[in-house]
Parts: sequence; C-alpha cells; structure tokens
Amino acid sequence: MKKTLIIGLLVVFVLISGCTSTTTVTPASTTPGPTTPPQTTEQQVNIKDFNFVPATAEVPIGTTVTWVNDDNVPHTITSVSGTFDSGSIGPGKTYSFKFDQAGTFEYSCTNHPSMPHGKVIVR
Ligand SMILES: [Cu+2]
Repeated sequence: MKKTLIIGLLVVFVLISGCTSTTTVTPASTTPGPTTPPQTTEQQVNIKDFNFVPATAEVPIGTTVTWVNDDNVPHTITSVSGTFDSGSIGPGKTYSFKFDQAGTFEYSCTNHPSMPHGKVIVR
C-alpha cells in the first residue's frame, strides 16, 4: 500500500520536474533577445573626388566614424570647432574619431579649403 503511494509520488515528481525543465527552456530561448541592444556603432565616410561621402552623417552617441581617403592626394579631417583634427591622411589611409557627445560637428579639409564641408550629427 505505502510502497505504491511512494512510487506514485515519485512518478508525479518526475513528471513535474520534467515539466519544469521544459519551462526553463523557454526563458533561455528569450535571453538572446535582450542581448541584441549592445552593438558597436560605426559609420564610414569616404573622401572621394574632393567630397565627403556622405557629406552629412547622422549617428547615435558613441559612434566611431572612420574616414577613408579614396583620393590620390592627402586630405585632412579638421573640426571647425577644434574638437578633432586628423592631420594629413594619405591616399588609401583612414582616420577614426569616436563621438561621445551629442551635437553637430562640422569639419573641413585644411589642404583644400575649397572642398565642401562635411558634417557629423550626433544624437
Ligand atoms: Cu582635401
């Protein structure tokens, strides 16, 4: 009598633990969702034919902007407000700057003052 009761309880226990193990699988499958927000924000701006492409780049705070010189002459990325200055970027070379503050950052090329200014809008 008592043995069958114990066995019956054990069966119920196994069934319950079996059920709970399957329910713990579902929260595990939902965890990959919240892991997507931390992402590396990067933006590339090309310097081509004496133009910044795109001329205006809108990026979220924390974005690293990398300028790539696609011309065969050196250019500079020089902030109008003095926030950053790449110095000379040779042909095929790059310059990166991380924007940690919101604002509009206008820049020019000191080698070629006639070049249209570029802009990075950080939000
Ligand atoms: Cu230039």
